[in-house]
This record gives sequence, structure tokens and C-alpha cells, in this order.
Amino acid sequence: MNMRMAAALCGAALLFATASHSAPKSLVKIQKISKIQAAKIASLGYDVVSIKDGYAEAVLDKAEAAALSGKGYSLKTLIADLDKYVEQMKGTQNKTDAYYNYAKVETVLGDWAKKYSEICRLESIGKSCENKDIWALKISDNPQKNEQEPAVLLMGAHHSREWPSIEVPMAVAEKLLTNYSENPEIRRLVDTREIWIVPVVNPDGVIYSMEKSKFWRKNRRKNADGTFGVDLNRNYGYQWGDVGSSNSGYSDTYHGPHAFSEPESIAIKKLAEREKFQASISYHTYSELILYPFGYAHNVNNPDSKIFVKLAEEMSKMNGYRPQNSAQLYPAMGDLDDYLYGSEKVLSFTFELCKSFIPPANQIPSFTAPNVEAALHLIDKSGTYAMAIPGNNPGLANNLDFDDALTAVSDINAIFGNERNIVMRNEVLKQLDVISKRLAQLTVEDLKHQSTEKWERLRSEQTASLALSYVRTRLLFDEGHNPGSYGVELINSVKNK
Ligand code: 0X9
Ligand code: CA
Ligand code: ZN
Repeated sequence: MNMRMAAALCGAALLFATASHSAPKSLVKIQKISKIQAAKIASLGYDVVSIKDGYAEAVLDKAEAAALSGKGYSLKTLIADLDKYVEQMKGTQNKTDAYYNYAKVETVLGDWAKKYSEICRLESIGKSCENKDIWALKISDNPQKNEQEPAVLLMGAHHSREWPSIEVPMAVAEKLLTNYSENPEIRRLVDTREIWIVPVVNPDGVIYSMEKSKFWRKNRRKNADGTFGVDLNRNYGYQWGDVGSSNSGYSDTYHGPHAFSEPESIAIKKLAEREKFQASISYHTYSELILYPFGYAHNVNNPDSKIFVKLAEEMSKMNGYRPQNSAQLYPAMGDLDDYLYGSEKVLSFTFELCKSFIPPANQIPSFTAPNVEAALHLIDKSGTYAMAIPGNNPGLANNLDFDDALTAVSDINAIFGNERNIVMRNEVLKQLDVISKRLAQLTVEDLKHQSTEKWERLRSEQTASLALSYVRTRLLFDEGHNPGSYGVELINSVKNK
């Protein structure tokens, strides 16, 4: 071999090593840095996975680690070879404790769709880069019909190496389906809501991560430059861009050639546009956080922050996670939540589950159980808190059932009772008016059928005074036109107040 050829080969080998990114990645602690410094590192496109008081953790290859050391940061390797770590975690699985893989998700969803066909249906909402179905299970009464009911979307595995993110949405689905016939509270949620579960947004990445035991985060797009993968949580089209997000195919936070360049993010977009969700959770790992928008930059005004904060705090009581604004963790452009909230007015949350990417399999029940409770709470409140704002489906408040409408007025009062912003106050009052009319309509119907149950309940709810006054007006009006239709006692009590 002559020298020139050797040199050329050497160059090619080097190039190949970088392009395939086969160098093992490490979990590295960046020591003695402030949260602001950590966020700054993340915003440069480094894969910062956890920010704590005084330090951060990041997934770095050798070159990235060297670059950060070169800038003076003090690094400590926590897990040297993350591919091996995935292999180890795979080994913690046994007959009773095991993570879902794509094939099992597909089988189990199919089985559920058959067994519980009265309350769910399975739909493929699109195909991945490698032509795998992106499955969505809709859980509701009359699942074949698109009813005017508050709707919630739960998603797992935008990032393939974050296996617990598949477990939680699957556990929520299982809880709803298997408890429907026995548990009245579950039955109420299924009957009055539309719950959509997409446990694996990124099938190709999950298959790659589990079968090749690669510490893989992105999808499996073959990029134009020969690299693989787009970070789906940087590919959404609201404030898509370069902050906390990379324009290089090599990077784990590569945002793709343009917004919505990937079939996986397009599938979610189409579903969101069609179903008009009130709320959503996208599951990730790790750090035990509940994140809410906006996340693309610091201090962006979120007009609905009161609802986000209240919901996050309540869910936090159930799983012990810390509520936080996304950008406060670190700004990153093109994430799912900014799109869902910014473009579709969805109350969108990201949960960072667990204390590590993939806890040993015997810990699965300990993180699914409290997170099922948190999800059920959001599903419940999607019919009350969400009604404070016109949202993406303004007709919905008009269609609430009596229970939801009554809870909505008290919930909305609790959140906005001392709202100082006059624009917000007017918006909320408008919604309260719509809900009060709905309450009045249902109450009058009830009274026409000689039942006073709703009337009594309305009278015992302080915050329902507006609805009550609508009912009174209606009763007296009807009495004037058609005396005797409601009974003397009722009319007298209305007259005497
Ligand atoms: O960076 C992400 O995509 C999420 N964290 S993870 O470690 N699972 O990769 C968090 C995204 C939160 N959104 C913003 N900070 N904008
Ligand atoms: Ca329904
Ligand atoms: Zn993630």
C-alpha cells in the first residue's frame, strides 16, 4: 500500500467513524455549575439530560466531552458506555417485570381493541420512516363516533431510549379499560371524555434502541449528509429553530431540515388538528419533573399560566414531581408542547419520569402507579379547568354534562376569582356565562321532568349563582306564558327567593 492510499483510507475511516457516530456515549456529570450555565450548555445543542442545584448531567461522546473540558468545565464520568448500560437494563427483565417493546405494544393494543370494543378503537395515525404503524388507541364510550367531549392525548417515546415513557400511557389505558365496568369514577371518565393514547410516537427508534441495544434518542431518518436521525422533540413547527436544538445531523438534538420534516411529528400534528385536544402529556425520562410551556425562550408570556400552574401543582401532589416552566429547565426550540399549546391551544405537559433513563424493570409498577393517578386527574380536569378558556374547541363548554359544568364553575372561580388582568377576566366571564347557560338549560329540562335534583344541587353550589338566576328567569317567564307547568311550590320559592 503506498502512502497516498494509506492516507486516503485513513481519512475515509476517520470520516466514517464520525458519520456513523459509533463512538460510545457516556453519561457525564458537569460539576460545579449554576443552573444558568447548565441551560447555556443545553442551548448550544449539547444533550443535557438533567439539571440540578450546582451540577448537570449530559450525554456526551468523547469529542463533546473534550470540547467542554477545553472550555474549563470539570467533568466526571458517571456511566462510561451507555450502550452497555442499556444492555444491563435489558438484563433486569424477567417473566413478570419487563418493558414493553414495539411488537408487544402492537399486540396488546390489538387485543384490547377486540376485547373492549365497546369503549375503545385502534387507529394507525401514520407510518414511521421505516414504515411502521404509529398506533393510537382511542378510549371513550361510542368510540367510533366523534362526540363533543373533552379530549386528552397521552404520548410515549418521542425519544426511543426513554423506555418508561411507553409504560405510563399503556398503564393508563389498561387502568381505564379494565376498571370500566366496576369503578364508577373510571366509568364516568371514559363515558364523558375522549382519551387518545399513542404509546410509541417513534417506533423505529424504539426498535433500534431495544434490539441493537443502542442508546438511541432520535428517529431513524437517513439524513442527506449520511447521518441518522432527527430529534422528534425539536421538529415541531411552533418557533422551530436553533436554540437548544442543532442544525447538524450528527447531533442528538438535530431539528431536521425544516419543521415537520418527519412522518412521526406530522402524524401527531394531524391527530391534534382533527381531535382538538384540551390537554396532553408527553412522557420522557428522566428527572421527576412536570414541565409546561413555553419552552422556546425565557420569560415568554403564557396567558394561561394560571391553569398550567394549578394543574401541574395538583398532579405534582400525586407523583411527587417538581412543576417547572420548560424554558426554565433550558430553552429548546421546536418541542411538542410549544406546538400543541402555541398552535392548537392544548394544555400540554411534558413529564420527565424517574431518576434515570431506564430504571431496573422491577421498578416499573412504582413509577406507573402514581403517574396513572396524575394522568387521570388531568383527564378529569380537561372538562373543567380547560373550560375557563375558549381553547381550540369553543363549542365544548356548551355541551358539558351537568356534573362537569357544575364543577367547572367552581374550579374556574377558584383559579380566576382574583384575576387582575382585565382582558383575562372578561374572557373567563364569557366562558362562565356559556357554562351557566348550559347549567340552566339542563336544570330546566330536569324540572320539566318533575325532578328537582339538579335544581337542589345548583342551589347548594355558591359559585353557580349566575346559572341559578338564569333558571329563575326562565321559570318565571314560562309561568307567565303557561301557568302551572312547574308546580306552585317551586314557583313560590323562586318568587320569594
Ligand atoms: O430535551 C427534551 O426534549 C426533553 N428532555 S429529555 O431529557 N427527555 O430529552 C425536555 C423538553 C422540554 N422542553 C423545553 N425545554 N423546551
Ligand atoms: Ca364518547
Ligand atoms: Zn426525552
